[in-house]
Amino acid sequence: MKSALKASAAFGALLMATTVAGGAYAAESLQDVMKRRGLNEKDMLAAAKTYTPTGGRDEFLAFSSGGQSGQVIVYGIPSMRILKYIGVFTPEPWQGYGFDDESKAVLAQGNVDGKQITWGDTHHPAASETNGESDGKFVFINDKNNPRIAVIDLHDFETKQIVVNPIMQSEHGGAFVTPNTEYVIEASQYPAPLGGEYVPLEQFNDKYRGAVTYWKFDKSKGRIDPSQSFSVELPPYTQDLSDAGKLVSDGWSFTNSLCSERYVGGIEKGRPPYEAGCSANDHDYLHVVNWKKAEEVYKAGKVTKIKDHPVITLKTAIEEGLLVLVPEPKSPHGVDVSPDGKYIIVGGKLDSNAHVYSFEKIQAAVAAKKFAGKDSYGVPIIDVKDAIHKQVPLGLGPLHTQYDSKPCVAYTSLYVDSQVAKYDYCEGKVLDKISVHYNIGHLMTMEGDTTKPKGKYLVAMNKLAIDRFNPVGPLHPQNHQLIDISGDKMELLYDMPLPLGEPHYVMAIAADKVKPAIRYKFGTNSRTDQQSAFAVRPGGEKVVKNGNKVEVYGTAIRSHFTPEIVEVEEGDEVTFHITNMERAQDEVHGFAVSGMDVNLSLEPGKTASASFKADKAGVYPFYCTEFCSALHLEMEGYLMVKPKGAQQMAGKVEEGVKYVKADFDKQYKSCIDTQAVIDQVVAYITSTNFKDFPSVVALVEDATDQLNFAKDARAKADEAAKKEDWQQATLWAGQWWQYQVKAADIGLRAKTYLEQNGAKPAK
Ligand code: RUQ
Ligand code: CUA
Repeated sequence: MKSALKASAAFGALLMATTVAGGAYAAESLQDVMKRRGLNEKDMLAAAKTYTPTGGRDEFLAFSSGGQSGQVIVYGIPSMRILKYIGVFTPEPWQGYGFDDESKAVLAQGNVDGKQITWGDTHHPAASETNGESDGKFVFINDKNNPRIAVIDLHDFETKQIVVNPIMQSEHGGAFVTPNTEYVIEASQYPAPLGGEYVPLEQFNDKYRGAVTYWKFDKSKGRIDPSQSFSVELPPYTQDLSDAGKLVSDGWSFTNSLCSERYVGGIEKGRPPYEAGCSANDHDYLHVVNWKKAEEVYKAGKVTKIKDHPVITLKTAIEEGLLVLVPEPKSPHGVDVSPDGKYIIVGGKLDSNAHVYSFEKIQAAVAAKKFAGKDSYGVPIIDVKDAIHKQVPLGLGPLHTQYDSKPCVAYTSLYVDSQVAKYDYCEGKVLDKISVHYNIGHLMTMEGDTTKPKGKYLVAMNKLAIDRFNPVGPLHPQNHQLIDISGDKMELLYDMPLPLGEPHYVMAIAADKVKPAIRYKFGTNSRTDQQSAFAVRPGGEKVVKNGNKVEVYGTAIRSHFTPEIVEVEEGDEVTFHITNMERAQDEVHGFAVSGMDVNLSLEPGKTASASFKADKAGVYPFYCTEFCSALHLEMEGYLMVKPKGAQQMAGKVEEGVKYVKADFDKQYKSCIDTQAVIDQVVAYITSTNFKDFPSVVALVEDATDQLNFAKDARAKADEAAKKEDWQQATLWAGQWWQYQVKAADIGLRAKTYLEQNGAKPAK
């Protein structure tokens, strides 16, 4: 018992020492701290609005694009604490993403024409919706550079699928979902010949095109179904952001554009640059697409196949009346549909107004075929005055718009002015402005692009941080500023540096809608959500050799892998399939092999595989890369790569320590004493209403697991002792004790929890 409790006694002593030492200083009062840190009352109020005490939870989960990192960043609001980076288009070793066979297969779906792409330029995350509201199930995100869309499942926050746009060369208007996640919208950016073949720039007007793709999402499978997806061809106007209509405008989608001049640059030939040629006209075009009609046209087969992908040509789109254009302010950027679906707000970077369009007016003009003319491709154009509801003068550089829970209230980012403008878009009245630091791009309110925005907070995503943080070299972090929008005046609460690429859009979901799992079903391939063919139960571990292929079917549990020593031959193709047998919350193991570019992240229940070629003879330690337990450093083994034709490992290992009966007896006694401690803890727990505490129930399950393993180890120790094999008997008794310590550790955690959370005697 002494040895079992040695460690906790030491912790106790340490704690005492700290308390005593702390006593030497007088405790500071709130006033003292304010004075010392130069904080005023406004700061204190802001702090109180964001500070989240230990164990506290956030009200909203924000999903941020990771910009050039090709990832998604998850953080909590209002605490602004980063919770996760989700590997999406870019390998991420901690999660094993791009380092295990399962996730390599997901990344490989994103190969472009067979070429492996190991990054992405993520811009716009979108939450899956049911009836126009966030449902907390899936997140979609685009890659602007290599036109792709990825699907993340919020069951485990892992990337499940990447689809490559078959006809675009770049994109920007993704990912935006329709109100029941029927489709994920992706619009192109820089025009190119659809399908990607070579056409000289001299034929830009004739042969270069834009497009908008409607990716069919299968909610029950949680995957995009490319075989049910289609595109609409668009003129080469450099399409930009998109949004889906909702409620009254459901069935329609909106995509703006920024170079309707169709300018072709060429500084090297003495031509003015793109920036001059693309900003010459006073307006660009908002593309209004009737996607429900487009879906019918696609289903009727009125499509052209480009690279096997069905495309509704411009000609067909015009004939079917499913595409119209509306002039919009110079060099627009964001297009955002209001929660009731009645208005569409566009910000023109080079115009100081927010343009509020009326869907009702647009629809009336379409129905009456009241057009001001056609563009050079024959697409009908609605006159601005037949579509506009209000122009609201906001300031310089309006970009993106988000909505409040209060009716008619919107927020638009002003890039040039470095401000957020709050206004009434029904009446066209500015209500408030707040300065941000600096040069805001997107902004976001809680569920602010759904039919039911939640108000409360706004996050300003600023492109430049300049002087806001401690300098860390010429590349600065990005600055996300949290703003309280619950009152009439906007109040700045918090600056959060984001140091992982330039996040563009972020969206937030009420945290209580997101219900991720704690563990996987035993032996799950998390990337397919199916049972892995390579999962084995404890006792079923094996090594299968087939020619020069060696497959290891192993398991991991605190604190060992089975098997521990694996012998292969130089040149063998080796695969480790490892299943984490843990059921306990947060008991993750890693698996890394020296020099093989392998790291697995094995969450409880997961099976993951690592394949590599053992091309050089040598000794390669492998180990667990997560500090999972007191004996984590001992969670190790060896991959022995023998030179070709070398003998099997011969003879017995020379023992480092030889054990005798006295060693066995001593170890045995420790085990019996430890069992007494465990019995006490168990007696306490079962005397309470522990079943009313789900996290304690989980701990009890885990402890029971450990005690069952302990029983097996004890049986082995007893058997060896009967044969008077004191070496084996002592070591197995030691293993028995290891399982007991784990069980005791978990039991004590449960006991503390019960004591601190007001457990009552069991009825
Ligand atoms: S972007 S700052 Cu959405 Cu790619 Cu506007
Ligand atoms: Cu398992 Cu460390």
